[in-house]
Amino acid sequence: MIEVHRLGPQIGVEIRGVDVRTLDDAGFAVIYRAWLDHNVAVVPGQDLTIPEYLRYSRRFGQIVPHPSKSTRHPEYPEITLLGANKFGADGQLDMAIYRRGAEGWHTDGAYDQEPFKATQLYAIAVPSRGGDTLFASMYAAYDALPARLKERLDGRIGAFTYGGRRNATALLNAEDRNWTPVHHRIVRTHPETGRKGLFFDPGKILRIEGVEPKESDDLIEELTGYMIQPEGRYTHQWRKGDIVIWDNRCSYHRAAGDYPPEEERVHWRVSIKEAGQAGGPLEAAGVAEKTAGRGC
Ligand SMILES: O=C(O)CCC(=O)C(=O)O
Ligand SMILES: [Fe+2]
Repeated sequence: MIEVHRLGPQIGVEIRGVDVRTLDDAGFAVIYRAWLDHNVAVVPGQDLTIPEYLRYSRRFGQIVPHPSKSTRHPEYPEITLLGANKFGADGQLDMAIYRRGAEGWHTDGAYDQEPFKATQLYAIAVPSRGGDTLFASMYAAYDALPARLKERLDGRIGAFTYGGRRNATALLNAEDRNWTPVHHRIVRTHPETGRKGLFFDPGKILRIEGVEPKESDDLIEELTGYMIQPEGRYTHQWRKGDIVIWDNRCSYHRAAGDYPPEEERVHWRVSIKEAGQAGGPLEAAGVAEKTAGRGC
């Protein structure tokens, strides 16, 4: 019996009573609908091999390898390993791995012309304390904007790149660090729910087009202040065996980045695009893998 439980006032939902290995289409439709309605969906208690996890993940769309080649699983490039190999040969903690996703609130893949539809994580090892993932709704952020800002942003386009204004590209191989900016509307209508959200990522945006640089910087700062609305938040405390999927078209997230570094915190991560949209002209030209910022 599938049970659907809300987790936060506006986002977050948990689906219980499911084994994703044997889930039929009707069961999957319940999960997919709950995910669209609540931005972040948790499916606890799973015990999966990598092929089983990939098979389930593909039901949401097309899985694409992440541009950070050094953190890909050696046998399954579509799997990004989070938290693995965080100590170098010299015993030093690699902060880019340990604090991946913790530098600030962001949405994954805004550096791509077609940003990731979803990101999904499966918890392999969970620390005894800390290590949460924090989520917030882009719909709530948009709704909170004053009318003056909504009008100013109407039709405005932002330029985004992997490392943003700080050029933070530590997880990329040296040859993959040259990014061509891509453009997205700052107010985006979700293609499946039809709702408007504030599509924004302070770590990946370079500028807002069509305004003076100073005005663009001021606007970026002002928008950053609206991203996280208290009612639009959900914080996930991980249990081993949890699968969590979030919708990058309508949510922001960040890792807490605060667990005891000597403990294990490992996830298998997949980046999911709309089916049929993983390629495009850039990939055909062999340069699409250069598009990604800040490890997300
Ligand atoms: O490890 C986490 O909690 C989230 C990391 C992250 O930002 C991501 O996987 O996109
Ligand atoms: Fe992320």
